[in-house]
Amino acid sequence: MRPVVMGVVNVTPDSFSDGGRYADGPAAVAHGRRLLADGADVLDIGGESTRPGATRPLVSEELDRVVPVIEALAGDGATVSVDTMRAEVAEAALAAGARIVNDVSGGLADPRILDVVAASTATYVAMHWRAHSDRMQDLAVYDEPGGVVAAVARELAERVAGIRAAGIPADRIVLDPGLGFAKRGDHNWELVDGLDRPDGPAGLGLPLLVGASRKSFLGTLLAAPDGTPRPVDERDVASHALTLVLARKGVWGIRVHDVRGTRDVLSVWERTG
Ligand code: PMM
Repeated sequence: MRPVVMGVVNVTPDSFSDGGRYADGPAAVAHGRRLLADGADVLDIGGESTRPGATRPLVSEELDRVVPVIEALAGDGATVSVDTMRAEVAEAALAAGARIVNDVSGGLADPRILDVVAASTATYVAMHWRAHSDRMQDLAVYDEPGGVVAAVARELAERVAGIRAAGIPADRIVLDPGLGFAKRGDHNWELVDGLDRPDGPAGLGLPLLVGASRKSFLGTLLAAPDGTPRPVDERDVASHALTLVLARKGVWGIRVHDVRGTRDVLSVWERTG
């Protein structure tokens, strides 16, 4: 089975990956429709940038950004995910037609989000997270035995316990190792490599979603000889190569910007096994 392709629709003025291109509602809806035509299985709609150092929008701003876009795209029949850490936004998004809550904090930022999801039939994506973007890179320390791979799995296991205790059954939980979140460059590569280690995230036995698309560890990998990182909009080939690696590792889903290229890669993967 090929991985689910989740296409990113950032309704933010300050997202690192698409630089505010779809910050207004109609542009975001048009972008979402393009991603659907390109073959996205799910559209992930977010109104808060989580780039390192980002400051948080007001709840009202986040609601104003995402709710109309979700209504329009869910109204088209798309499977919509809301990328939020806030209970209030998750609740409004579910009422507007979202079927997945993608919480990059795994319930740590606003634990009431778990009650909102528990009271619905939505799928919950819990990402590995340690702190908000303004200070997450200070916490990118993984000194324990097993390194970042074992630490992420252990911290995700703690989240799963909390999520299940809140009443969300295991068959509605998807886990995400959180590439780029409280991780330095090498941590991301170690995580990709160790995803399917027995002591790694796959060892928890739940489906995995991975978001590697256009992230800065790829910019560093592809840096110019003078050290200048590869610009964000020139990282898609490397993102696609990672999609192939992740598909081989058996992930449930991948979160990407270039859906068309991703589907091309997966067509080749499916044809060759
Ligand atoms: N990355 C970003 C935002 N949301 N959600 C999940 N589940 N996993 C991720 O890796 C993830 C996410 C940041 O990337 P963006 O600015 O390209 O949206």
